[in-house]
Amino acid sequence: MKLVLVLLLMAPVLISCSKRNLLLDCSDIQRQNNQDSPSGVYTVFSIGSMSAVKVYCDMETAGGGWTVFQRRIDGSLNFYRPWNSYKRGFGNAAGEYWLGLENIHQLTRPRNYELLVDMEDFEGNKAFARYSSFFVEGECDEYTLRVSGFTNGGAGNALSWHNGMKFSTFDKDQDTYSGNCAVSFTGAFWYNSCHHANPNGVYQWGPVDTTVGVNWYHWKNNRYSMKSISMKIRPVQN
Ligand SMILES: [Ca+2]
Repeated sequence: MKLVLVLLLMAPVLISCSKRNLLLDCSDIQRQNNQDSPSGVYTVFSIGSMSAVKVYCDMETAGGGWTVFQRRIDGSLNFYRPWNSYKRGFGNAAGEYWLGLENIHQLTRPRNYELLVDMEDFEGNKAFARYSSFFVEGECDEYTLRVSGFTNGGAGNALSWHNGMKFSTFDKDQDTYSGNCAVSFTGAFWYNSCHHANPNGVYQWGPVDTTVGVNWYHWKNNRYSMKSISMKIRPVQN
């Protein structure tokens, strides 16, 4: 009788061990730990069992389970980087980083994801924009952005103008502008001609008036560079 009880108590552990390689993102980690995980850095396997990647998980905002793929908090990392960097990812999940277009594509390919963009200005105000559908196409399709289903958390809808755009870096101009948006605005993004949002622009350590900052046009206009911004995704609950 005791043995049966012990085995029963161990069942969740045995099951979770056998499923370890299936932890694709932060929502899986949250589920595995029965909702009892703090925000922080976790290892996930978004491309497969041999591809461990560290990500920052937001386990608090709006129910938690968010996998952060872009994070600016203190200007410690240079985001003006070439195509291969944006494809592979760069930075440290404990601080500022970009997860990488291939990882984001692989994450959003098999399941339906929603997107949350959290931001803060230098006066301590916060706002967010939320989208019920977010998907990044593969490299053959130039990592085209598919985003829709806007909900306003005070930040306004800056991303809809970027829907359907290919990703551009200073060494790979795929925007719709005759010039090079990545060069003009010292960033990398799904530029149109050019942007309503420039989250990968040059970080400014204060509310300076600049056209090359970390922008979200519909909240603070294109001349205000924000203190922090993070872009995070979570599977849509079906
Ligand atoms: Ca161009």
